[in-house]
Amino acid sequence: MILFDFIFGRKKRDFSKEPPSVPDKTRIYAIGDIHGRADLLEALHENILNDAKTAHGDMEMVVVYLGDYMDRGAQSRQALDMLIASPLVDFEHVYLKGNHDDALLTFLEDSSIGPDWFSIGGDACLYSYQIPPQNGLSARKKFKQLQEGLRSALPDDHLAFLSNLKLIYEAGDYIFVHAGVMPGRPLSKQNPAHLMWVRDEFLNDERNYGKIIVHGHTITAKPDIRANRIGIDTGAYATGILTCLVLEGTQRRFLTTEAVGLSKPA
Ligand SMILES: [Mn+2]
Repeated sequence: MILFDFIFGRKKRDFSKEPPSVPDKTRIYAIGDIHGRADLLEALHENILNDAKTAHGDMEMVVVYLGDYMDRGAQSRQALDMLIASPLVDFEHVYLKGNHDDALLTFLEDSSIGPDWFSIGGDACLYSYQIPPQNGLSARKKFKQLQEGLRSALPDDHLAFLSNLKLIYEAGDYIFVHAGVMPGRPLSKQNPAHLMWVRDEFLNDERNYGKIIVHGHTITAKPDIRANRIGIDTGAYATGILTCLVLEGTQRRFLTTEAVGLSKPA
C-alpha cells in the first residue's frame, strides 16, 4: 500500500524543521482507549461538541477513535450503544480496532481464548451484556457457555460495528493506529496483531517514520508526546481521564474529561 511505502520510504520530512500538519480546513479529534467508560465518552463528546463550535463553518470535522471500546470498565455495551446510536453529528467518523475489540471477535469463534480474554478484562465486557457468569463448570464448558451467551446477547449492530473497525487511518502528516507499528517493516509485512498489540519495539523506537503516529494502547499519566509519535491512552477505565488530541493545521492541543472517580474493576 502507498501509505507505508511513504512511511518507510526514503523521502522523510524533518518535522523539527517543518512542523507536521493535518489537511487544510480539517480539524481532527482523536480519542484514546474508552474501555467500557460510556460515562466518560459522553462527557468527552460534550466537550468536543462545545469545542467544535469555535470552528469555521466550512471546516471539516473528523473524530478518530483509537479503539479498545470494550473490557475493563463496566459499560462496554453502553459505550458501543453510544457510538452507534449517538454519533457526533456533522463529523466524519473513523473507528479503529483495538486488541480488546479484536479479542471479543475472536472469542465468538474460539472459546478457548476465554481465559486470556478474561485476564485482560473481558469478563467486565460480558457482564455489561448481562451474560450469567457460569461458575461451577470446568473452564472449557464455562467459556463454551459464555460464548453461546455472547452470541445470543450481542446485538447485530454491535457485531457489525466491531466487524467493520479499521486498523489504520491517515491524514496529512499523521497516521492513527491503536497500538503502533512494527518499526522497519513495510505495510505489506505488518502483522495486524502488531498494529493492535505492539508495545516496547515501537515505544522505544525513535526513528522518523515520515509521519507522526497517534496511538493508544499503552497507558501514560499524561499524553506521551515524542518526536515520532503521540500516545493518548490515559487509562480512562481506572483514572476517569479520557483524553482527546485535537489537530488543526500545525496546532496540537488536548481535551480531557474531569477525573470523575475510579471504576470498580470486575
Ligand atoms: Mn489496547
